Amino acid sequence: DNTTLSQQAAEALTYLQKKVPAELHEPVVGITCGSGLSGLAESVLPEPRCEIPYTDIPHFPPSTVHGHAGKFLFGLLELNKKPIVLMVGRVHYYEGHSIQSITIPVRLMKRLGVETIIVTNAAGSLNPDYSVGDLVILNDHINLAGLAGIHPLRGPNADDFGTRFPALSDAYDLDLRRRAHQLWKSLGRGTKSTRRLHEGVYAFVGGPSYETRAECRILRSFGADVVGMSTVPEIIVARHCNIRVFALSLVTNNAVLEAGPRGDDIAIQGSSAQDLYKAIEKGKANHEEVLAAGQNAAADVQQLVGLLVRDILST
Ligand code: CYT
Repeated sequence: DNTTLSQQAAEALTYLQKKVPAELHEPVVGITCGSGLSGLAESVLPEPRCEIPYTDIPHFPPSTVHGHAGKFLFGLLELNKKPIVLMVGRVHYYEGHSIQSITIPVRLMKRLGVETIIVTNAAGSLNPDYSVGDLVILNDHINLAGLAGIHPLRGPNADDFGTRFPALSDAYDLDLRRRAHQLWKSLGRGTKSTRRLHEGVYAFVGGPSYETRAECRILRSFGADVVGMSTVPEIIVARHCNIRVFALSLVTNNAVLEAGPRGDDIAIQGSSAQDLYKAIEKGKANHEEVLAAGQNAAADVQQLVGLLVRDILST
């Protein structure tokens, strides 16, 4: 594709403006639904709605992974009937698209008028204090692929979106994080369920294989609390064009960090070996488990995100 990112976003916008009814135009909040979290679509009134599959939008990479639907949903937030746009299913880097093309949806959201995005994902926990089903508000990230040059802003700078060298030290909006903590408290979740809300650092890995134990130990020692295969490229492109960001991870599995002494599994014998193998078996990540955790948490995530969006739209 020889066209610039700006041209691509413009053509995608023209297409959407033809398809989406006027009453749903100009959403100021965009939401990306992570694996198993498509239920966020229920925050939108059944009518009027407009769904556009990514495959119909010019310059969009098609979504392929099992469990990811792949469409834009335009609708009115049930809580206050204001227009929002959702990405139900996202496109991942591991599907084989370029890191630049998977973030075109964010550029399109900017052109639609989106000022704040809420990005959700399913992530593995590296923090021993987190349990499956817990929620983690991201306050920072480690862009492993990006540090090595696989970066969504690589290439000629799209000056009409933002500057060449954007700062990311304040990528995760402090005010939105505060509000989310307050809303969570007001929901009284601490007493009704064991699900907890944390704040932590997300490490972005390319995937599609889950991380090895040694890789998990590296990520943990780097200061990451959760690990996943999405979100960071979107957030970087959003910050480049000055979209405010709130990101939420659902812990779908505890990544396994265990190893024998100095990483030598075979050197340990007897009951410690048994314990090690049990821990490894128990912690083995799989896609079904990731989707199931999403389903169980969906109602809580929906409620928290719905309230946060209402808050944003009323201030
Ligand atoms: N889990 C997950 N790694 C994991 O362990 N959902 C993504 C990446």
